[in-house]
Amino acid sequence: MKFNEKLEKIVEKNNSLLCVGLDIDKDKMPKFLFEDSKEPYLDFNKSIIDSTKDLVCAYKLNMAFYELFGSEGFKLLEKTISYIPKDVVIILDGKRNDIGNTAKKYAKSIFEYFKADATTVNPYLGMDGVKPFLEYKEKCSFILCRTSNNSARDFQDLTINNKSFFEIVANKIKDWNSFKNCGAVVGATYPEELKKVRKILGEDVPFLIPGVGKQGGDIEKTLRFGLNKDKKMAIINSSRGIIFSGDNEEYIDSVRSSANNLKDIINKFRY
Ligand code: OMP
Repeated sequence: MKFNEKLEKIVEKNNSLLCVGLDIDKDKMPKFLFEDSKEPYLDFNKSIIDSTKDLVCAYKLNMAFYELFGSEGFKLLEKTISYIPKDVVIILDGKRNDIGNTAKKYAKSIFEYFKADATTVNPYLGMDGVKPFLEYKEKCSFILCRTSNNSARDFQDLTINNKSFFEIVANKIKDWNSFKNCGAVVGATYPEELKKVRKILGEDVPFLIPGVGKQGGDIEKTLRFGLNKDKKMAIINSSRGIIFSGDNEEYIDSVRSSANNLKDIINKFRY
């Protein structure tokens, strides 16, 4: 099944554009888990998935939070991925890229070994670094277009022939989208830029939008400018704001209510 079809199905089933980011962090997780459990990170992830799987369209796992554990982290990634229900979209966020020969191996690892539905791709090396990802026609490659961080301005606002660099990237994404399997990453912290990118990319390109919650992105403007005309084709990610919203033994109640709350805020805008 093509990515966009899988996304549409789960958005419909769970009536949700919410993506929960499973960015595990010992310093922010409930302390008791580390006293009571042999596999605290896996138990944590499983508890988050159990309590939110009917509220989300996707889970995003940023590889940084797993790679730091070495081989254990990779096992944890695999076990978490295999625990996610098959109809929910899995985004393995690696922001990978390199020369084509190397990018091919990154793409193989993410799509064939980990079997992710989607990944994040850095466009800095140009087409030959992006192409190996796009050859996986059923998958989606979310290409970094306008990132959510402050320093996004350093390069992404530079202008060439009166166009900002992020707009040039958006136009490239349009050119690269011949298999209809490109997405764009655009931060919720830059709604005006989001509006411009949606205009360039049209109705059918899915956007991965991080930056709501802890990074303070404007949710209302994000939805106004980021969704397509059918109020779809955007995946709104929140990681810390949801998974670390509770502290003690009852943390999972707070996780569920934070996820439900954000899902409802998003849906209020959709209907
Ligand atoms: P929270 O700020 O905790 O909601 O996490 C945001 C997640 O989205 C992290 O995994 C970030 O690495 C990721 N992210 C951004 O925050 N900004 C971006 O521009 C792009 C991403 C991403 O590609 O997911």
